[in-house]
Amino acid sequence: MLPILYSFRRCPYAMRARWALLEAGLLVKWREIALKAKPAEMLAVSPKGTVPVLVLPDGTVIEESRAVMEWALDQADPRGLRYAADAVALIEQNDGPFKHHLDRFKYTDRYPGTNKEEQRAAGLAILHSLNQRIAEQGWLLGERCSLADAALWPFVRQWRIADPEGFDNDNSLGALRSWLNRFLEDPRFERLMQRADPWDAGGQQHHFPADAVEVPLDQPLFHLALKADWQTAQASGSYRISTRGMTLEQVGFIHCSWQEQVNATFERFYADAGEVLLLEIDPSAVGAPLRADAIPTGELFPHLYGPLRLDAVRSAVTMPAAA
Ligand SMILES: N[C@@H](CCC(=O)N[C@@H](CS)C(=O)NCC(=O)O)C(=O)O
Repeated sequence: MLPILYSFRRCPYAMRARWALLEAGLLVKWREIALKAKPAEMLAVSPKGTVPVLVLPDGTVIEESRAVMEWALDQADPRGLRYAADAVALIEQNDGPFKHHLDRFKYTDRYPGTNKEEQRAAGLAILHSLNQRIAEQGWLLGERCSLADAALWPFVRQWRIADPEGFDNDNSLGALRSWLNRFLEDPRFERLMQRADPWDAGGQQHHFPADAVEVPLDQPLFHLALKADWQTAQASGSYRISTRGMTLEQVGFIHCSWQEQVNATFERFYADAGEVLLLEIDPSAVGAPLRADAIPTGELFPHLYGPLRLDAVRSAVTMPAAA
């Protein structure tokens, strides 16, 4: 049973929630809504009528975007987004004062008596403080992407949409612009912004992400590992290599194959790699989310969104003899 997500494509709160679902390797039943015609099924579980809303298989309703992010990252946080303890203050500044100024700058007509330039100045003051953090550290809270970065970028994107010329030509926002572009150019962005017609119970039922499927638990998975990496895993207790030369933390998941995909993967990436082992993995024992994601050709590959537990590996046999 998959959770149900009520979502709206352009809503920055729903975008941050979907980003966390992508990050954690989760698959949900996706119910895109129209804000002007919210489905009765959504209002029945969450009368406040805002998106995102996530309904878990046990009936638990999560109706705040931050709580959806936390829940998703509780399932898996393969890139370690929650390394920084001080994300909350930045998210509260964003959801409070920054969103206040953004709305009034963007939709001044809807707020009688509001001065657009004052709102711009107040919003820019916050953006400049974000810019300074990124210029100093690379990301908002350190050298890596954090929960705060993942929670804020959709709102900075909205500010840019409200004033593209101002945002793009402001010399004091250079670091923030390149930070925003990291998200917009990430392959996850396209998946995040997939389109669907508003949901109705009798119509087509989609998953989010729309290009992913569940991994069957009754078919073994395979992973090619350099012998040295496998030996390191024996010593440390878990295997954390995504693919040749890249770690789980760098990529966000561990690449796996189904049996019929192993030889092509070996030929393409590992044929000259020295001693390579073929790990056979029991998908029902991995203890972290699995999701089959499409590569650009459309072919689906199973991905493990967490470290590989050694006890989920049924065998490790030298390639190519194993093939
Ligand atoms: N605090 C909520 C805010 C969510 C929110 O305001 N979402 C907007 C869309 S961006 C919404 O659903 N508004 C209801 C409406 O416009 O009718 C959260 O973080 O999830």
